[in-house]
Amino acid sequence: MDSCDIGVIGLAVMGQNLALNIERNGYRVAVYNRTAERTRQFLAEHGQDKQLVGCETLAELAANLKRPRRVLMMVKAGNAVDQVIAELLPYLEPGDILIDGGNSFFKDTERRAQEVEAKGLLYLGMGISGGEEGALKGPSLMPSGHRHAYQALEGLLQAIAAKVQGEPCVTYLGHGGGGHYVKMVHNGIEYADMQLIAETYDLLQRGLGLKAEQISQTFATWGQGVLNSYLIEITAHILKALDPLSGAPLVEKILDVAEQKGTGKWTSEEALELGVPIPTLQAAVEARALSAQRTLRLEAARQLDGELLGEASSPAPAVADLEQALYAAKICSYAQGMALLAQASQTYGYGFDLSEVARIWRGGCIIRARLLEDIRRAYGENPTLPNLVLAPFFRQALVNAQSAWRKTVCFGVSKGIPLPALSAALAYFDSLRSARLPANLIQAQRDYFGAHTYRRIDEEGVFHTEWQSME
Ligand code: 2AM
Repeated sequence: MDSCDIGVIGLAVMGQNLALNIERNGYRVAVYNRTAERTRQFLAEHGQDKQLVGCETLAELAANLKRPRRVLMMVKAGNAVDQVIAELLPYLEPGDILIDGGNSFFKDTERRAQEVEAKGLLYLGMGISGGEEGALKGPSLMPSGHRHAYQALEGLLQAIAAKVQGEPCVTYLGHGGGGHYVKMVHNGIEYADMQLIAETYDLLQRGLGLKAEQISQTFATWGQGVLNSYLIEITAHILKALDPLSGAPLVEKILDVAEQKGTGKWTSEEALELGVPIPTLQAAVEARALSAQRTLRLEAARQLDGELLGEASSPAPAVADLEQALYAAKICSYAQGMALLAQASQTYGYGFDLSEVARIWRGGCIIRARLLEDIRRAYGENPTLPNLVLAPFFRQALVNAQSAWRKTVCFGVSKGIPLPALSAALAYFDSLRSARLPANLIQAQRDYFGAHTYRRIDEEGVFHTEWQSME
């Protein structure tokens, strides 16, 4: 009894792999799953010679833990978390630490932290990225909540997290829901990264006529350069795989309907809520929604001549141009995610250190990429950087990539290849670099139909014009 360092509730794949990761690092782990059969199976498969203690009730779990208890919930986000907390609380005491490692919405985490802490317990919300493999071998961990709880867990979290140059991919991300907020934005960026890669694949395949194997090679080569990242690496692998049934590239047999679980949508909603422009991330969410309207697309392809336009009015970009375009758009998409975090940090008082956020995303997680080291350095050199595109390193990279990027987007437009994220990123970049936007006309229109007033460039004050009476 009371011999275990931590309890893990929820033994789906992520919970199982985290439990194994924690155990491998020298901790004794009590495990529990609502359906006890899963606990038994887990122990039968993995329990031999391991410091794992199976528990069939929450009372048993609580009894097996050292005081103060540390309990990691790995259950389905949503009501399940509230249910587990309610069922578990009677067995816990003040000072015990409860951690939610699921993909919870940050506002739920804020509420739960208050409820649990009102009872004298300590709460941590913790975003975890890295998929199944990351959970087992070393994920990126994004914890927030009670500082004492973080301090009590820091050693364990550092032990199980991914390491980059010896540094563990974990840092304290402020109170309440800060960690789940960072995870949410991580996923928004992940959506954008994936969409940008998919658009580039489309350009290489339909636009330049490359075969899957050649595209795989292209991505593999790019993976050695500025685009070095997990997502580029797996894309190269995916494009190489052959369908055992037909011998054709497997990717070409997959239905073109992208699904989503909601974290990308949350990021979009949050950005709208805070008024932070993240057009590339939004475009990625919407591109998935459009892909899901397959019946409509098939009908529209029939009625609107879905073939690519034959003669491109813009010259074809070189493969190297596409690499530059993808890199530039990726920089803009990370700039947008970071801008959202900066605003959230102010609005909610999370106190995010963006350099630290970039640091813990360098390993373990799905968006891990060489670029994050440059982002870490940029915010390290200037923590109040107004936007990532203004960091000298990225400013130069964007200037260098600019003409290849424009050429790429022009080519897609002229051939009729949709590039929602690549072009939204370019429009973001161009909007930022426009000293004067046509918003003056928007203001005039608002004043015309709604007397909303406007300000002038040459005089202080608020103005209204009776537009109808003007010649
Ligand atoms: P289960 O095996 O009993 O379904 C992912 O779904 C994980 O969350 C599973 O381990 C699942 O347990 C658990 N889970 C889902 N809803 C739950 C709930 N209301 N209470 C406890 N565990 C739950």
